[in-house]
Amino acid sequence: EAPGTEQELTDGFHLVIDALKLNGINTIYNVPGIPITDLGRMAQAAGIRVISFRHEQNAGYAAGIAGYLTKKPGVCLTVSAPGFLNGLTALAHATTNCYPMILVSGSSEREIVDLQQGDYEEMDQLAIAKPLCKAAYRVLHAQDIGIGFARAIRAAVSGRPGGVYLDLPAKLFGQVMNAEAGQKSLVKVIDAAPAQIPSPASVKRALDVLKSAKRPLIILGKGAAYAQADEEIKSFVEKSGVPFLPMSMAKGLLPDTHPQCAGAARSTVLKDSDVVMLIGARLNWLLSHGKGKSWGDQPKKFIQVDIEPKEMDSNVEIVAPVVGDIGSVVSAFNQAIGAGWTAPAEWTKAVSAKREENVAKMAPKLMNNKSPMDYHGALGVLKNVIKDHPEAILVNEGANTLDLARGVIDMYRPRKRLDVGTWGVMGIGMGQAIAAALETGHPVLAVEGDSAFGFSGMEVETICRYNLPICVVIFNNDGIYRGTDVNGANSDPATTVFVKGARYDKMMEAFGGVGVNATSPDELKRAVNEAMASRKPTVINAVIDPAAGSESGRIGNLNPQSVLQKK
Ligand code: OXT
Ligand code: ADP
Ligand code: MG
Repeated sequence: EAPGTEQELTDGFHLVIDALKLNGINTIYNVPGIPITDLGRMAQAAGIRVISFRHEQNAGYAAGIAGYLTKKPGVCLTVSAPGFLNGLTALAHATTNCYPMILVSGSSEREIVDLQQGDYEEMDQLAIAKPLCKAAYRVLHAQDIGIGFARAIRAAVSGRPGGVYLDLPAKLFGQVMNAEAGQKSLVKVIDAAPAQIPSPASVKRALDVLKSAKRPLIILGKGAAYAQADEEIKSFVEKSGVPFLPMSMAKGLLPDTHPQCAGAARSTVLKDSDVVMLIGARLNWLLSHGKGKSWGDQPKKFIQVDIEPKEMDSNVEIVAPVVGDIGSVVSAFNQAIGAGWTAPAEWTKAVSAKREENVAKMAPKLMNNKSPMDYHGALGVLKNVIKDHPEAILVNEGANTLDLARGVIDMYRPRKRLDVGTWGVMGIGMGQAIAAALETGHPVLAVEGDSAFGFSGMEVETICRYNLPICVVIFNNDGIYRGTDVNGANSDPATTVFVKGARYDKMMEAFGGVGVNATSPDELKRAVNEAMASRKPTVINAVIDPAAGSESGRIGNLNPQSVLQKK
């Protein structure tokens, strides 16, 4: 080339970074390595927050929950084959839970992979990802990076949100092109999740069915929390006077202490209601598929509000399906409901009475001051911590630790409870805690079974490295469900039991965080309050009676039973 005619060039690395920035994606959750190490470095240099984890699954869970909290796709970046597979569990989890997330993985030489000639980390990643996500794309040319990211972003957040896989072969990053043409090839996604307005007929039908009820119930799911239509939902619930039952992650959308909350009267409202309006909740296993013993034998009519038309009639007949986004639907409800109707007082009084009865029954257990602690004694303390810090985010996993914390700890604000979701998966803990702290700036209290914690425990180093305001309380009962099983056959420990008297708090000290061993509710209270005040990375080993738990917490009924040998 003649002097003076050199082109300004860009390359795949820079186009990826520019595409993310153009679309307001300013955080990447990743684990570095070939071929994406430099991408992470360059992204960091370009002002993107690049959070490096110790394992891709945790980075992936972080990205998924970031999507849930922000309505923007959370991005997880991994290396090829093994790193990709480690991230894939989280991608499938995001899809299952309707969280918008993009898994971006580097991949090996297409020509070698497709001929199966044994490349470094060879794997046909696109084919493997496809059945586990909403959409999967591969970009082969630098000039297509803009379109590739636009498609990924739109697929993740539009309609029912979910996971998207984006395959970026190593060769792509080094490809050069004219910088101006490169800039022009980028796409800023306009209106990525367009409002989906319900048909007026479906709105009228739903309200007619609701008003025909003697014993109506509204069930709020995590889709309702995700929609960020908090004021519209509150106003609809209050105008209608209908008792509401929050699913686990919808707790706090309206406060659990709200007079209409039926969380503490769950089995009563499921059994006795005659009309049930589902808002962003599926009739899956968590709601016994809308039928059977827990729903009683009275006839039931279901109204369902969901953005996904195929969700309707998935388990039982939906007499009033309302397809649309929750913000638009509930605002249409608010306009159409009028002032004349509220839920019958006889019903709302009966629900309140049941709820007060259950709350009163639980209250004395929460004062239990035993050492070692039982679940209620320890959770009574944590209930007050969240009451005093309603802005804090609660991350929760385990079996007994999960199920009992869900009932005991009241939530006061939307999207503050992040747990195991639709699959009941262990391992979300540290990834979700890290993303929650980073995305919101609020302190995080992670309440973890000792088994649950083990799935992501190495990320305490990540928490210390980024100095995040996360307090992890490990309910250490020496094992899965209980620490008391014995193996009658040989000297191996029983399958559900861990090293007894383990000190998880010492793990935190190894990385410069605060570790505390708490053997009584008083010690636990002091340690958690200290952590909330200092915002220092903290792990508290809460010593729980190994005999206190029950098999699988509240879902022991799902365990198949041997007819030959009863436990
Ligand atoms: O109305 P009734 O009378 O019925 O009473 C209800 C409410 O009205 C009442 N309530 C209240 N009373 C008073 N006051 C208040 N405030 C109040 N609030 C409610 O309480 C009852 C119960 O209410 P709830 O909870 O709302 O209702 P219920 O009936 O439980 O609801 C049903 C469900 C299904 C909706 C609910 O139970 C639910 O959401 N469950 C989710 C369960 C779940 O997902 N569990 C996790 C999976 S368990 C198992 O799979 C585990 N594994 C295997 C494994 C997994 N999961 N993942 C991977 C990757 N690998 C392996 C493992 C390894 S758990 C596990 C580890 C366990 O060990 P840990 O050490 O971690 O934990 P520990 O058990 O502590 O040792
Ligand atoms: P939960 O576990 O709390 O019961 P689910 O994950 O089963 O909740 O259900 C969430 C539902 O919310 C999904 O069916 C999903 O399609 C729906 N959803 C998610 N976002 C929206 C939205 N913005 N508008 C309408 N429905 C939504
Ligand atoms: Mg345990």
